[in-house]
Amino acid sequence: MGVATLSTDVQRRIYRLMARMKAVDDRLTKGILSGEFIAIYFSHRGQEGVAAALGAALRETDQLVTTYRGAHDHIGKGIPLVDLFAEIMGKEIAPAKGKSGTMHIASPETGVMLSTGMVGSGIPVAVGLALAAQLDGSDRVVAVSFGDGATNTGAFHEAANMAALWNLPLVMVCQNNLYAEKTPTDHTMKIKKISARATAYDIVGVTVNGNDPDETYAAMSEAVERARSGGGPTLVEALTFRLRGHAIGDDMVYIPKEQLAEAEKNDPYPAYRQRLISSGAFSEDELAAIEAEATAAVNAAVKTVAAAEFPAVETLMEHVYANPEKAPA
Ligand SMILES: Cc1ncc(C[n+]2csc(CCOP(=O)(O)OP(=O)(O)O)c2C)c(N)n1
Ligand SMILES: [Mg+2]
Repeated sequence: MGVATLSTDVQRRIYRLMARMKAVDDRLTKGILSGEFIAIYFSHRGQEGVAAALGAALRETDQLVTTYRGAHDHIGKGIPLVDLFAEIMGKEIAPAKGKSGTMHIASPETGVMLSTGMVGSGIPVAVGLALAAQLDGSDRVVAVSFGDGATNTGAFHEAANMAALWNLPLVMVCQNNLYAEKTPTDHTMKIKKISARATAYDIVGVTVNGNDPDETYAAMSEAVERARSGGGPTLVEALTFRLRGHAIGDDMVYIPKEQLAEAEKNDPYPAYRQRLISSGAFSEDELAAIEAEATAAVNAAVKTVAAAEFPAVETLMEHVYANPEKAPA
């Protein structure tokens, strides 16, 4: 795709979201590495452009399904930061009472319907949500975000087939960060472009530079519009890179040094900032104010969450098993 020119309003929205995603990631990483929080966390650092473009292209009433590496997607969809931190830090003020951890975050009021740690398994659920939107006669669109590795699962293929057959209002977003845990994508598939998988289901498939938020936004908007107007699903492959390890604690020794150095040089966050400044439409002061606002929002959320209680021990089985009294001891 060519370089898209977006309105400054959309670019501002995208940068605000990216700043918030980066501030959340920085704070979680710092909190976990220092021992301040005890949590499992899968960093999205480097992939902010994809989630910000998706979030900016969706409406509040649209729905999202994502994965364990989903905090950036949640923020793009508008999850309150207190809900996000409270779930990750295991506090009872969270939507799932602090029992979801990082991997199963949901916030139905903001359209975050499901996050899942089972690779690929969110995609069929998103198909069900898109079918519900179609049966309701609503103009709601469902977006599902997943990794390159997830496209090797049967769940992806079954879901893509049904979504295509039923012409569902679904946007399938593959965040191709070139690795599935420690395995490079080209060790697990022969095709060069994951978007080629769309051909098997007769739906539109596109590959975009996910490190270019403007180009990605153009593709996401087109896919969202297609879904909303009855044109069916789209597979958008956004090429990006996971600048941190699979999870915190991963030393990344399996990533060639040159590849990592190149990716760090192309970090989409400072690159987008530079683009906005160079365009002349944004001043240094305006962007600094957006960053300060993001940091302040994160600090306020962490303060609230730190002061909140953990769920009481006797409630641990509640909302986990349908019949908590029959739960295994
Ligand atoms: C069904 C299933 N198989 C294996 C795993 C172990 N696992 C967790 S994350 C992961 C890698 C997935 O890679 P990708 O889909 O590219 O997403 P990324 O982590 O890069 O965002 C694997 C294999 C799992 N959680 N679920
Ligand atoms: Mg991956």
